[in-house]
Amino acid sequence: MYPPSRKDFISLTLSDPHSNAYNNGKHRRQSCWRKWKQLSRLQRSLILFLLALLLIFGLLSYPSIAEQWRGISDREEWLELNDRGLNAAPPGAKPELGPDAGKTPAPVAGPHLGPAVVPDVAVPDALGPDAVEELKGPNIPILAKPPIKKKPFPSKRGPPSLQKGGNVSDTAGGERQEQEVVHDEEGEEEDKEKKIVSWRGAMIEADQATEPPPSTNEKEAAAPPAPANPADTVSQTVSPGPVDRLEVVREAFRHAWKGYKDYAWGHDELKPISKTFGEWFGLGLTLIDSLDTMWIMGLKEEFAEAKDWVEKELTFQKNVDVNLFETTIRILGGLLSTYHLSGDQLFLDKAKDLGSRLMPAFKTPSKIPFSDVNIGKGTAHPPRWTSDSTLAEVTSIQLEFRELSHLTQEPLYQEVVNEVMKLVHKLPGKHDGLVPMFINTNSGQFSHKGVFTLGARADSYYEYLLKQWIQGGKTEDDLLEDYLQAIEGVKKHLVRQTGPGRLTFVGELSHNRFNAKMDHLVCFLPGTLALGAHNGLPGDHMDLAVQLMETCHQMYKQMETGLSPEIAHFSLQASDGHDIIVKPADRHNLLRPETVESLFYMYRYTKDTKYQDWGWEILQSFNKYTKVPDGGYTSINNVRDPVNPGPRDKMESFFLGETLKYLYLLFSDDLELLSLDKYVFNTEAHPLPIWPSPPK
Ligand code: DMJ
Repeated sequence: MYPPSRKDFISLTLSDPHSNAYNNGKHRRQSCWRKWKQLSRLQRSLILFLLALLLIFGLLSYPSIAEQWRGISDREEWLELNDRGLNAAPPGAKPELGPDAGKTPAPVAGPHLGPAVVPDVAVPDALGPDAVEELKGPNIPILAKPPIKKKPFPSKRGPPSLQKGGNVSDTAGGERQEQEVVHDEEGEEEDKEKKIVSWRGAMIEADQATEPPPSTNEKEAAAPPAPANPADTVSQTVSPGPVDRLEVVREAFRHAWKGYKDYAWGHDELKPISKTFGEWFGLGLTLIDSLDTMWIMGLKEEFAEAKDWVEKELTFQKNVDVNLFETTIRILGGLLSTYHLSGDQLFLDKAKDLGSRLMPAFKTPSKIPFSDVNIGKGTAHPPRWTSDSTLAEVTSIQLEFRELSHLTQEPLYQEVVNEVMKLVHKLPGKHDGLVPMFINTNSGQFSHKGVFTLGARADSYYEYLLKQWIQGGKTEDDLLEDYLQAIEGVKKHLVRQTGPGRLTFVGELSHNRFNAKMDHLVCFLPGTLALGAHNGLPGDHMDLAVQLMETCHQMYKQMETGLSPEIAHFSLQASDGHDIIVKPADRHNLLRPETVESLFYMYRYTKDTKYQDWGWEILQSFNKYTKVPDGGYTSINNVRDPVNPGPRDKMESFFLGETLKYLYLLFSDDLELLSLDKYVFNTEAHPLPIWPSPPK
């Protein structure tokens, strides 16, 4: 048999217009050409004339069709420009203070202290139940933008206060909520122009992250402000791919900054949903934590206005209790790194002032510092309920104090923190290099022995062992010894693989019982292991880093929002279908940096672009589920519920100080942009110089 012959000409099926008869499907087929030939000359000329007319008409009407299309894309662009326009308020223009202005700030324990268990707060439907069906989910592209009326969010509770007084903004929630409603109604007209998608009460700006945004002007404007070291800014010759991603992170930073500037200027943290601020120490925490990020991203205007605030408003002469660790890593670290990048003496002067005010914390019987210092009165004390300090807190302030000594030629700063490391080095109670989570400020001994974790309360002890060794030019052998021993302890006691998918994770040990639980905080470890391997430590550290990096990536990828929970549990049973289990109390995401931090190290050292891609996915998820339309990003309650992620109304300072900075560095292909051979990043992502090795 032969296959049916292929037709090499186009034929049209023409039915006889005069015949209504049903011919049993046998229509007469004629080729166009034959039909054409049957026409008279006049008929043919007429048809040709008509065709020509049609063509001319088509050509004439093209601009208006094009206009219609352009109209759509112009609107998109306008909306983006509108966003930028709002960002571009004149430098120094100081936004109105929120309702808590002038109140005495009360300190609260920081998020590093670990996963705060916060019950889910029901968020009322903004559009009613029908809206869910209509919108179906967060991935709906919003092209035509019906004016959606934005309803105010109720104020949410943040993490519970662990210190006296609680968070000022939490206790003033009711009053603030009423004021917000008024504020919102005033802004209603403006809101109509905004690009908002709302479902089940979650108001998220339509995803702009996938658009390639940079304009030539913006790129020019982004040129960094006369760097002290020109290598510490973005190379202008990066390939087109990464440039888009860099610009998207920059846009995310601007959006976060806009929220902070509009509603929380000069205060510690933005509460982006209630459009107000939270106070922790009353020291402009977010502003200072963000300084070097702005420098690195080349955000000149933003940097200038922030610097102006530091110059005119920032004072440490305040009767306020601050947490030694948090203040050191975020504020002291931020000021020191900004001094190094900008060369501006202002930041060093502020760092010196703060450093000297933190010193009373070290006046303890054991020389293990107290957790809290009153920087105005010069007094220090442990938390109310204990005389213990957290292990990570007393062993993760060294990079900053040591650097302060270097810069000021005042050895005392370095001496007090080195003393802590010496004491911990000699202390009994470790378990193959793993350390307990608490240390007593009176006795100088570990307390609550027998519990070992690389998560909350212990994490950065391990990180700073390695980083101090690198900072000091790899000469301090005790630090290296403690680090190597600790990693052996981790491998021996804490590393396991899941049953179903063989994911490697770091669990916890509690009185010899293994707990298959890992905080998101532990995701700093792949980066630290990679840093060590790059500095000559064993190659199997890098192997472990690669495996753990995969697990941290899966902690995002396997969640419905693409964002990691605060804590993951892992299944050791091969029969359970899932590798990762998330308990209801652990489903929140605080915009933490650890995974993107490690992705940055992994990409720098391997050049494997999959790490950039993983970071890109995370950034897009942040944009989809945590971006607040009027400015800022918010922590969320439930990473498993893309329909109602449950905004928690808090933007942590580390989102700007760390998360966005590491994403930016991850997407940059410029290895000289904060070279890891020249800088060591403190645990809040503030780069400090590696000291030159002493002559041998
Ligand atoms: C930051 O303050 C620091 O990275 C700290 O080491 C851990 N906690 C937060 C970020 O999660």
